[in-house]
Amino acid sequence: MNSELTLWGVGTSRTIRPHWALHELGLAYGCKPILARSGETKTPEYTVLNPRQKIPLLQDGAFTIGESAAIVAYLARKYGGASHLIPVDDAGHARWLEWCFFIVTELDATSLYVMRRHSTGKGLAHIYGESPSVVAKAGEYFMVQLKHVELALTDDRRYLLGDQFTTADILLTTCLTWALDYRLNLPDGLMQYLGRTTSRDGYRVAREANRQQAFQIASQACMS
Ligand SMILES: N[C@@H](CCC(=O)N[C@@H](CS)C(=O)NCC(=O)O)C(=O)O
Repeated sequence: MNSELTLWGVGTSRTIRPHWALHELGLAYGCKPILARSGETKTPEYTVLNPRQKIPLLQDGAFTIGESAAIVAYLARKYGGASHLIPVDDAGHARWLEWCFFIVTELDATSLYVMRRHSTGKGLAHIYGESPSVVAKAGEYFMVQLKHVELALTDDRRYLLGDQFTTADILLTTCLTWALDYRLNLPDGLMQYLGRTTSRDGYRVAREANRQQAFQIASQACMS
């Protein structure tokens, strides 16, 4: 086991991303299975590590990094070898960056997270205010933005950048599964894409690792 790597956080569409990258790269790691909205991100111990009080967070020895998209990119670059999870040629790398920014800004922050903030039930309307019209508009915006992804996949490419599975696919897949949770209807091409990405061993193992229950028995070892 690489005792240098510790990942903080389980249970959300953002926390599964680094679990997935770690498993794709075959890296052993320790996990602190803290949850969002539980008070666990606000403890003094955690706040020293991450003053932003957010999960996920990765510790790699003395180095600490937050933001799920940055964590998976860091892991891929440091541990992925020549081209694993990130394209290395200039144009491919630029295209990869373009997709990563598109996904975390347009699909995640501007659409799905807005829906979460203003939804009741499992959403955060009790904090940010209930707004069915904002939720509906954000859902519509998501579907419009998603057409760009659908178009990119119409040439039968296996993954977003072509044959190579990259961290952009990790980001996109987690947004698509999140959208399904909100009962947004995804086009067939994207459902097929989702079938390919979620049938990867890395995803299946990460999904289990991202469940808090998975750590309840193992947590003594994990949290020590
Ligand atoms: N853009 C950040 C978002 C991180 C974020 O907002 N995490 C939420 C959970 S998904 C969180 O930690 N919220 C603070 C809390 O719930 O205590 C990322 O992708 O890592």
